[in-house]
Amino acid sequence: MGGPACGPAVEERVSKTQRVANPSLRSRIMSAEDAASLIAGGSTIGMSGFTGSGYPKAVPMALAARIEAEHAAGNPFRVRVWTGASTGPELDGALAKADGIEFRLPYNSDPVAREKINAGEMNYFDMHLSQVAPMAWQGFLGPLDTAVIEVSGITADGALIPSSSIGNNKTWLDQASQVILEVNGWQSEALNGMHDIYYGTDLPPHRKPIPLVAPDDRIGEPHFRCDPEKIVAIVETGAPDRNLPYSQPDEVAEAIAGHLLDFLAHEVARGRLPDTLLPLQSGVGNVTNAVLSGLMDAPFGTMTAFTEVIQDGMLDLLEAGKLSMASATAFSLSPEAAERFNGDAARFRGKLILRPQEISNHPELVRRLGCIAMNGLIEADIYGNVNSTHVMGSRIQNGIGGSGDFARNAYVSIFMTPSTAKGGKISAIVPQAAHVDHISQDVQVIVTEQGLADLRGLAPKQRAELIIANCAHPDYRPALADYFERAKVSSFGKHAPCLLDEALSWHRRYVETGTMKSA
Ligand code: 0RQ
Repeated sequence: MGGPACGPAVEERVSKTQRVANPSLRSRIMSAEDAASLIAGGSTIGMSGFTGSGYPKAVPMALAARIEAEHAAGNPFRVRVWTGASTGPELDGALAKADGIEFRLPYNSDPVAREKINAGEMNYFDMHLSQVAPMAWQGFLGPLDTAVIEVSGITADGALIPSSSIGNNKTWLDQASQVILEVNGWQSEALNGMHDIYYGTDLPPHRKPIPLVAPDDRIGEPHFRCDPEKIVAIVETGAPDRNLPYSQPDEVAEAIAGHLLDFLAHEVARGRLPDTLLPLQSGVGNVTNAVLSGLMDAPFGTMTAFTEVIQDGMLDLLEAGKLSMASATAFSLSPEAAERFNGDAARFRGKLILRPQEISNHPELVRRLGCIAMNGLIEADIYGNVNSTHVMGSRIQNGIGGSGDFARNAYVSIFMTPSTAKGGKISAIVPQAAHVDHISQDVQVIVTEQGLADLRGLAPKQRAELIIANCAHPDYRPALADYFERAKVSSFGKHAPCLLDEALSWHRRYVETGTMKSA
């Protein structure tokens, strides 16, 4: 969210005396600089934050300033950062700019951090979002020194009222040796009660079924538990979450949405989906927002969402009564929608549930509920293997995020993309994906503005015919068809034909000449 950190309307909501209601914890209120001084160089920090919401805003900036000062004095100082998913410029941006992050997990969309990662200067572990907390509990990630967590308040008895994202906060609070809290007065007080923190996860062999059978089931508690002895600092803040502005869907996004909505209607007509559909999961971005807008006028009954993030389009559907409720781990709202939500958050009470990301994305739950997964992609190959993360096979864009959690376990797994990127110089449909995040078994439907390929039940060569005919851009379709025909003749094996010398030649051509088109 751009603009000044807090305008007058925001200041009004910053109630510094009431947000920390526990008297003994009030004694730990201090400045962000003092709190940041409690973090040791080389330590591991678990931060809150998921898709630009609920991330700490003051302590990371103070830490970045401290790191810059240490570097100027010739002292090495870097930290390891774990989060929920992407955060904001005050966290990933500031720390990356200060060259302060030695290691980062699990999902990043910050441009400065992306450059550092792609320059080979920052280690990045891109992992399935549902697996972060379990892996931390399993001890696979090493010890956690400090948790820095934004909350929207602290109750009189010391429970923590979560903020606009849950992410991995429960796990960071439980596992960290020390806890620093940011209490953000910008966040709506009506968030209190919208969260459902499940404390029933155990490690194998003691793991039990998660008792959630419908998207609106509440199985946990509204607040985080936190040992008060571990809380070493509390910083009061009032800055807004910074999400990207919403852009109106363009023609391409609308065409993709149109094909997808026709497909869903067709599935309802065939009796393969109920007329209320099944719980929706949708990624973020222009295309998914167009799909959500399209659902506003679609002839479906009252829908639900069991997803990762709540975008503008979901709020609109909730307000219109097209969606009865949405379960997620975070908001991902434009500045306008965030202000709209904060202005009247109580209206959404009972319709929104925010959960830990290990629950919002849990494979067991996604499979049980039968989610309809709708995610973006970087490129797909003619057999339907999907690359969601690495441009030309090596430059990371963001990360796999929750796409794998949902794609593998969904009732129907749909991937959407414009058929070309970078002004037509790149085809999103290629002979062979240069990196694979989602194997063809996890990719059931591919949609571009050209059309839709329903790949369910098809063998590789049948999939290739459909993807080339329905999804490829006309500028690239003849070259793909030509490659496929020759591969069918000369390939070593004829199950998923491939010309080994040529399969990645489109990527090589782009890297060498700036376009995938041959001269
Ligand atoms: O780059 O910004 O420099 O122009 O990728 O592409 O077309 O704006 O699409 O915002 O929907 O993102 C896969 C990245 C798509 C996203 C991806 C370039 C393109 C542009 C963005 P520029 P678009 P979107 C729930 C689900 C993985 C995580 C996920 C993603 C930029 O959907 O991160 O699904 N998915 N999570 O130019 C080169 C290509 C390209 C390409 C796109 N073939 N070659 N560049 N781009 N295709 C949410 C979470 O998990 C948190």
